Amino acid sequence: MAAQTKKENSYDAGEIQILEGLEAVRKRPGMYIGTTSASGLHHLVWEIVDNSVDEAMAGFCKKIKVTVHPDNSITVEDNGRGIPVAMHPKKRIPTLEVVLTILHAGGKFDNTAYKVSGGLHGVGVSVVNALSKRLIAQVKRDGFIYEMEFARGKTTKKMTKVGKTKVTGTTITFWPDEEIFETTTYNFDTLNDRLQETAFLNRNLKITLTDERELTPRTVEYCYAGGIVDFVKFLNEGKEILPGLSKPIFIEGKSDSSAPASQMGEVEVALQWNKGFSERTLSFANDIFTEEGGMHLTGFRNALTKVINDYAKKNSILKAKDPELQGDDIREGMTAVISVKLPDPQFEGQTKAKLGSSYMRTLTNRVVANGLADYLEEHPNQAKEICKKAAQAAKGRLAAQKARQATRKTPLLGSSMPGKLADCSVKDAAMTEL
Ligand code: 0RA
Repeated sequence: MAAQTKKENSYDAGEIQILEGLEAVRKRPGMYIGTTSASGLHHLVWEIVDNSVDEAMAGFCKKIKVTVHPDNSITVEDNGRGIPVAMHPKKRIPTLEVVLTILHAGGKFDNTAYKVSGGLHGVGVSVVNALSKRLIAQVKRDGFIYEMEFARGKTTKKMTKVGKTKVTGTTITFWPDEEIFETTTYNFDTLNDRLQETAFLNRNLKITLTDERELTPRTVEYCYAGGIVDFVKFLNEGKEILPGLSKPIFIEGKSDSSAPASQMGEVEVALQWNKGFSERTLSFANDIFTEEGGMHLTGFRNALTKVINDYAKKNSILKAKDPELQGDDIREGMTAVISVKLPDPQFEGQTKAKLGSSYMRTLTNRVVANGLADYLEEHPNQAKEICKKAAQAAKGRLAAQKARQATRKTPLLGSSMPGKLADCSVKDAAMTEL
């Protein structure tokens, strides 16, 4: 009792935050989940799923099951280790209760190397609890099934043993609070797209989504043995693939063991060219889509441009007098997925969707440069196809450029025709010349 009084009287910031944590989340939800619109509502699901994915990344979880119930409550079930249930030595309540009721206590206490935590991610399961009118947590661990229940972040049912089990895992069911959210209706496609993407990014992780809101419940299941290779194949579905490249190029590598802990990282890249002209490159850091790119993307692009040029020159596909192939030429028709994992990702940019950790540029560059050079040496036919396509693109680019310059020198065209139309017709003419 004396110790408690002392605690309450202290002005330790950490303690105050702990005491007021979940109230703060309910007062200013936007600070934790970005928005209280549909996007924030879906963020609750990502928050729980991300925790399950962390278990998968650590090698303890093989399956995640997401269910949307008829009342728009959500169940996320995984077969990971289960949130610890032992008495928390400092808080004197079960760790499960600590994880669900104390802000920022959601993170693993063990040192899982890579966590899904960036931008608005990784705020913790307690945030979901704070913003749910009701939440039931069930943990299978140490031979028993434990359950406890909450309402708007407050414990309503203490943890109890409700049965026995031989397996482990965590099941969270929550009811988003309509006092908080503008809408509490989940969108199947939003959940579906993101969960499929998560399955692509975590090889062999089985993810199922069931929607019970329809007369006949709809279930989809994703599990990709090929990981991002399957992702690239999926993105190129229905497109004509460059000869010999039906199997995407796959490159992986990591920082060497002598690297300091702060500069650890893993890189995976899959790429494939189709006969089209547009580029599609998706980059991710710790499973977070980096819409604005960043260091990993820059490292990838620089390596790609250099290695293809070197190969083309060395094999006389590009003659000494020919100008270098530009990055854009090489990336015409390319579909690529870049996935990097790092312990403490730094995100920047307008939407915090740009990877700022600069050592990932160097690492990605090195891994891709080595891996791609090896691939080209071992696959000369494919290498030739890729170089030929890039050379064709370069030729088209130069012809269009030349034609544009010629147009500008024609005084009549210059002033009387709308610029856009002039450029467009000339470019078309240049392209048909090829
Ligand atoms: C804290 C510590 C450990 C695991 C988890 C939390 C955990 C959280 C969630 C949320 C959904 N599924 C989850 N699975 C695990 C580490 C457990 C240990 O050391 O045994």
